[in-house]
Amino acid sequence: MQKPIKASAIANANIALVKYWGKRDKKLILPNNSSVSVTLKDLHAHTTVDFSKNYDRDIFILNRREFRVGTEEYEYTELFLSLIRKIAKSKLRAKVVSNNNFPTAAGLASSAAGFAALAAATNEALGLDLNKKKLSMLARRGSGSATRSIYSGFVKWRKGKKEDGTDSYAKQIADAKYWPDFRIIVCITTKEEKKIKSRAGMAQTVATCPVYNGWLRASKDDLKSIERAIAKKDFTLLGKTAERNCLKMHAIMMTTTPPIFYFNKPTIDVMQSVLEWRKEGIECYFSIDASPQVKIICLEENIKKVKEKCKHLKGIKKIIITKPGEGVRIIKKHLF
Ligand code: 2P0
Repeated sequence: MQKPIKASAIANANIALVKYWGKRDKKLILPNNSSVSVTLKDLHAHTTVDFSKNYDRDIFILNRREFRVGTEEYEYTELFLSLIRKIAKSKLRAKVVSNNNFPTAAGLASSAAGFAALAAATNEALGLDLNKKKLSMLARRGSGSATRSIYSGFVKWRKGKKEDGTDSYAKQIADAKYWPDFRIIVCITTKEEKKIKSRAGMAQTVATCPVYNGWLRASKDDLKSIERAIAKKDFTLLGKTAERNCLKMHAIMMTTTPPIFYFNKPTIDVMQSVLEWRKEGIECYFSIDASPQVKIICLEENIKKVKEKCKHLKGIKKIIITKPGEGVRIIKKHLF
């Protein structure tokens, strides 16, 4: 029996302040626009990978459920492992076990955390010695948003221009300690898996949305505003820009054929409430990804008030209060 080549990593989820929606290259996962995110402290994926002659095919277990050949989850993981094998000139098959400490596929960036952790774990297991820039490009091949989860704090994913994708990677803007009173309240409105996967949804938007070019133009301006807001720690500019960027993304989703609606009734309730709370003087903003969950962004000084307000909204099943968190890291604890 060959000695197993095993490694484990933890990577955190992230929430985009300027969002990624649409690809210029589907195979290489190259985006049409650059994006900026915050890596989240308390939402993570823990992944263990083991390459061994003992496996005659790849095995993928996520949250104690084994995915079979032919499922989307299995195929994406297998594709990623094949890419790694090519880089490492290895023929060994692998077993991958991953656990999220938050609802999977409910739109809380589980693929971002999962593929960032898998990239780091495979890099370690096969001794590839990739630096963080290369690791972010590798994670990108698993899932676009995973590119950003390699780094802590505030992160930019440059869209790049080259056809081979070698200039499309993440860069840290500021680390997790940079803005100590920055908070994100994750409001979970459903634990059900989302109906439309991001990958299919964004391809449909690019193919059919008549105002997609407007989104691309607007996202360039939003990117500048967000970068300025982070540099100056201008919370109002950051919140307004992130909220509007989120609404623009949902506008292009809704004007896709067939329309893509990720909101449920509580989503809309939370959005309208946040607007009301701002009128009452509580500065907070919302952001929503490809799911019905709402993230409320505020500063520590308003956390108690927002938390209290959230308690009175019936549609919120659970809240997680978090802040900017750490980048991907290798850990000794294996899951099997
Ligand atoms: C983002 N989302 O910037 C945007 C906002 C969802 C809405 O990145 O096809 O799972 O694997 O690259 O990364 C979700 O898309 O899609 C996403 P793929 P991914 O966070």
